[in-house]
Amino acid sequence: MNIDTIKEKLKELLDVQRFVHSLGTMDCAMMLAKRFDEDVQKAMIAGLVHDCAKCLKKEELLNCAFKSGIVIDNIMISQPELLHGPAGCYLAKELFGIYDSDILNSIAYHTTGRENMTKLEKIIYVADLIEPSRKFKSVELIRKKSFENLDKAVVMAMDNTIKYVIEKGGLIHPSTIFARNQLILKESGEDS
Ligand code: DGI
Ligand code: FE
Ligand code: FE
Repeated sequence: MNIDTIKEKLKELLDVQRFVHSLGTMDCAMMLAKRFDEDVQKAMIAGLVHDCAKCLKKEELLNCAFKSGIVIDNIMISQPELLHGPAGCYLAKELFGIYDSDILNSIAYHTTGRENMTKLEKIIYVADLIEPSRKFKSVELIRKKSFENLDKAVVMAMDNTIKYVIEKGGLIHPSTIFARNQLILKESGEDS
């Protein structure tokens, strides 16, 4: 399926604000892919589709998440905002005919991140947070960092999300902690 056909279908699934966010994420993913020598087409598709399950009803969300093949743990079930990544991974296959595993994983893990993220997974994680309609306080800092150092930008994006979730009294998914620790250890290793 080409990008224009995906856009048309996606528009039916999302509200206007979420569709605009998806287009913004696609553009940022494209720019980051060019900057860090990733496949531009893959990055655009993953960025465009990453939130395709965002507007599903709770029941459907759970159903799709369970069918995704991604392990759905108790934390994800108790924090339903964590289910649209796995559910989106399932819909990407079913509705958009996407079978590239790197694209599918980038969609599945775009909310929590995980250990051993691929370059594409990092690009989608960051693009999601820096796209033009994002307005939170430290967004400019992360935008700037994202074109300098992708790993550092992922850590900054995770810091931002972790703080936000703590403010709201939510549970932090352990995958985010594992991913963040790994990236910070890697950075300090590179410095020494
Ligand atoms: O779908 P988006 O709004 O574009 O962004 P997202 O998929 O990165 O995050 C969706 C929501 O999930 C957002 O409100 C932040 C929240 N979130 C991210 N990580 C965690 C989390 N919520 C909980 N409870 N735990 C997390 O680890
Ligand atoms: Fe999302
Ligand atoms: Fe998003």
